[in-house]
Amino acid sequence: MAWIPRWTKAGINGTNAIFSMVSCAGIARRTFHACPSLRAATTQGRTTELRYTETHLDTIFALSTHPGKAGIAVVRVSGPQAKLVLKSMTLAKSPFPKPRQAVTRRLLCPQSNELLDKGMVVWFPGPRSFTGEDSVEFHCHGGKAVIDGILRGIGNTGPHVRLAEPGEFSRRAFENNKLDLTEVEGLADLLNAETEAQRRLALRQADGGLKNLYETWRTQLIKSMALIEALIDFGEDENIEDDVYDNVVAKVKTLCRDIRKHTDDDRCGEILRDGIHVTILGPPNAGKSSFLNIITKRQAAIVSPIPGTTRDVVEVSLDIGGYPILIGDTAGLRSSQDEIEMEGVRRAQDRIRLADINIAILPVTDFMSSDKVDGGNGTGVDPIVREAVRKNPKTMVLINKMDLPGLDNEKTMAAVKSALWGDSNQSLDGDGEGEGQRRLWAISCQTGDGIGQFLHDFIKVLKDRFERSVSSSTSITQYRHRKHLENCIQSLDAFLDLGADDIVLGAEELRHAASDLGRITGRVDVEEVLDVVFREFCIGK
Ligand SMILES: Nc1nc2c(ncn2[C@@H]2O[C@H](COP(=O)(O)OP(=O)(O)O)[C@@H](O)[C@H]2O)c(=O)[nH]1
Ligand SMILES: [Mg+2]
Repeated sequence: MAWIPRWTKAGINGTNAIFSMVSCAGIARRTFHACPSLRAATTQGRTTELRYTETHLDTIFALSTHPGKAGIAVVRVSGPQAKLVLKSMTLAKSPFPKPRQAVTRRLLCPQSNELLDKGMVVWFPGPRSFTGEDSVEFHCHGGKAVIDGILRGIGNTGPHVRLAEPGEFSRRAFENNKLDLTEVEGLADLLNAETEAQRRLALRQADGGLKNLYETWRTQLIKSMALIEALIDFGEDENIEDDVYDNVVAKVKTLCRDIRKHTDDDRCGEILRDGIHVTILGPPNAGKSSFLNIITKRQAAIVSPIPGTTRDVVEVSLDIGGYPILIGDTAGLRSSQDEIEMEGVRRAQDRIRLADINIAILPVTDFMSSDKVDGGNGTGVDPIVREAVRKNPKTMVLINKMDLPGLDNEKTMAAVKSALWGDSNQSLDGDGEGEGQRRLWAISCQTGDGIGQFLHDFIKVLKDRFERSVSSSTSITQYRHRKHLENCIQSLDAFLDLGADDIVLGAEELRHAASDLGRITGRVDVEEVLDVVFREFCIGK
């Protein structure tokens, strides 16, 4: 299955744009297209930026399914008028539906009473709804005219009933404490997930995995802050025990260690969310483009016997074993006088440097002439290529064109090892040394031999590296989370460095740390420390 990288879809990847990315963002935007006349009426003077100037007195509605012809479409309504909308859109004499039970109804135009469609309605009284407000879902037939009629009908039910802005349903869910920011992000990722690994990762986050962890840490921190605030205010009071400060220090040290451990994850969650960047490298004419075509099962790159055909990076998105892969074919690495080719080589080197995984394709012909094989010094391998392979010891090396006649496989592979890695005799074949992971394969892009084995091993490499993140409920999936966690650690370190003499400054550092944790989930009200102070110390009793 082809996997489309998220930036081609959303065009938004920044941290501030979170609400533009959430579930309803695209949907609401598309709604405008599905109903042009409503667009004119309701979006005049507005931009698609986030502007929530209206109060929640407004009842909002939008098409929640993809626009276009479909068996069924769902239009969602949320806000104080939701009940009225439901009543206006259905026969007056029909009984009002029971909460959360789908019932069939004739859907009518509120003005003319004309029948628009026969469909289902579901009534979700707040707070037990997605947004926390009274909500209704209309399940109608997914034709353009039906959807337009229903949207127009809903829009005409009252002055405070309007089309939702991008992300507004999720925004309301957040503001009504139904979701925290990490859950909103998880939901957005779930809607964008194109591969199994991305789905699993997003689902856990949408389910509150990160929220629970960060809220637990923040609660611990707020308790420590409360104790420190109490020490500052009532240090002389006999009710404050002597070891309060030491206990806080011990707790902060533990928390610091836990957060460090949590961030020490090789960015696996973020890589999975954005796609695993794989780069194909090697000399010209090695079969790099042939390899890309064989694994993408299409002619993604031009294959030709003329060296230097591929000059720019050709990138294809793929689902391999459920993992999202962005694989890039690059220009052949060699020294050249051709300026355009050298620019291609520079781009290839940049891509190799930034890749999460590198795959080197080397033609067996580079190791074939007797002096090269017997000499074993890799004279057939261009130094630029050898450097690229050696620089990253995890590079997976594929020796291509093994279909050529007259090859002694064993001898050839021994020569390859010697030429690439000299006598260091690294673990290349999963023989138990080092990481025990195979790094050398013999393939032929012409016959397909060895490709299946390589893909099998490649999926194993992906599993070894990423499975922990996919199955963990607490993987960091965004740079935003990491930044706040790093800031939090910095503040906790600063608190520990300040010591007992600078307790007032120390308290400030704890406040910063809690605030950074709160920013990840969107709960930044550190004033709640006061509640804890009052509750735990019964001041003024
Ligand atoms: N005999 C043989 N030729 C191959 C194989 N793979 C690629 N070639 C040929 O090698 C030439 C260069 O292939 P290409 O994929 O364009 O190499 P690139 O420059 O590394 O991208 C073409 O003529 C291919 O047909 C292979 O496994 N065996
Ligand atoms: Mg090529």
